[in-house]
Amino acid sequence: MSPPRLTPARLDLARPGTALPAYERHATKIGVVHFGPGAFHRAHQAWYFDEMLRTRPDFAVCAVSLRSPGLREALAPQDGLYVLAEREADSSFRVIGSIREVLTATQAPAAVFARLTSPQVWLVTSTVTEKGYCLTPDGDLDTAHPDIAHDLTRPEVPASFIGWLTEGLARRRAAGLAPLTVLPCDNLSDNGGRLRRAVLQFAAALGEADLAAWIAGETAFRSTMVDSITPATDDALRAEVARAVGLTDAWPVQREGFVQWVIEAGSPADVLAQAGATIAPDVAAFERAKLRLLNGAHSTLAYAGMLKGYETVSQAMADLELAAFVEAMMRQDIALTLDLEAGDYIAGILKRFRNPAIVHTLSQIAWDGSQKLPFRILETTAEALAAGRPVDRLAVPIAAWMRFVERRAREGVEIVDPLAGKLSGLRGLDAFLDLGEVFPRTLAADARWQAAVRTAYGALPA
Ligand code: CS2
Repeated sequence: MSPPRLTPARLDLARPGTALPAYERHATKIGVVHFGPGAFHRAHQAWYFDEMLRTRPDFAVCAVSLRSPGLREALAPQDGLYVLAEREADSSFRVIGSIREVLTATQAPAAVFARLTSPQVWLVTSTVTEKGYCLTPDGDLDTAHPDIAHDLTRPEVPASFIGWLTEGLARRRAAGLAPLTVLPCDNLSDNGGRLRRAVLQFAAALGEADLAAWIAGETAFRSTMVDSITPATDDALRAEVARAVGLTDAWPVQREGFVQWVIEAGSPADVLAQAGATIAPDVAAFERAKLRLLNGAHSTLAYAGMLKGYETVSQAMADLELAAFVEAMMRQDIALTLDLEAGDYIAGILKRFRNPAIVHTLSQIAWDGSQKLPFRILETTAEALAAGRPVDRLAVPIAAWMRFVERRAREGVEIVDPLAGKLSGLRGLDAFLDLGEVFPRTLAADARWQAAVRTAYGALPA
């Protein structure tokens, strides 16, 4: 029989050793609106906010899912409470209380706007993934994107994160409210700058030049680098939480012990330093190192590892040949594009990948390759080419992605990617190289890169 459901009234029943919210939850105020409350948000930013609530009441969160009602259905009966499992040699369990409200935007648009125009709300954060920014490869807002096209004709019922944020800011301005701070938490280089540009271009495309000028002048978009390995929730985690905490949680989350948030300085969010965030004048170097080394290596392990039949990161790392390849790529190719001594950082990442307590599936990382690879591998590749260095190793994850996509299409297995429709019809290397949505023209036309990808592709199993 499963134990009783996790609710505020039942926190007393939690087994000793479970960490509980260390503040009066009813005295907190919703000061944060978060878009995209997936596992990563709940394991990362919501944990930082939970820390902040010990001393500041205005860090409680309204979590907005754009479409999927799943999280609201899971957490509403728990009044937003859920368990975070930290996985190291010994697992530890903590009930997170920072999410006070979960909304599904399509079901409750008025409630989302009410939060966005609340005088108490001062911070907006996002984990909407790379594709949620709706950008062209050149970094402009993709006005042909179906959600953006929709939002430009009906801005009062937005579908995209960009549409929600812009309309929310427009209503704040109309109400004479204080501006917001916006902290994007997605794995894109210059995420603050990119988001700002997308919102300004959206306002301009609406014909709202005054709004664009107000947003440009008043709203603090700050880049952030986020890091913590967060495997998806499965039934094993639910069962373990029920056993260890003694309460049933419909949607617990898990992560490794390591957690890092680097936030560009100069906004009211600087106070997050109190919870352990790093506040830095320039986040670009942190973002670049993390995206290229950790995420670049992750995607390499995902595609090359799945072609070899592995299912998890730690399994792929136990393959000596693959682990040595990834390490060489990090040390001899990627590190050369960074302005820092990356030796210890690389060693730390490889150790995290080997964490036996973390079961991180390669298929989870393989999602959305067309969106991830440009930031993770292609920027590094372009810099290596410009510096006249070889790109043979850097071509391997790209060729492995192509082989992986082809294999999935052949076997009729779903490809999770916004370009899935197009990708599943591609046959052969040249068809992939023509993908303007993924490969910038100058790169695709570079004979050295083409030759390297061709060699790597030829060496990989079909
Ligand atoms: C992973 C990331 O799923 C993926 O693509 O590479 O989610 C990774 O685990 C995080 O960025 C770590 O901070």
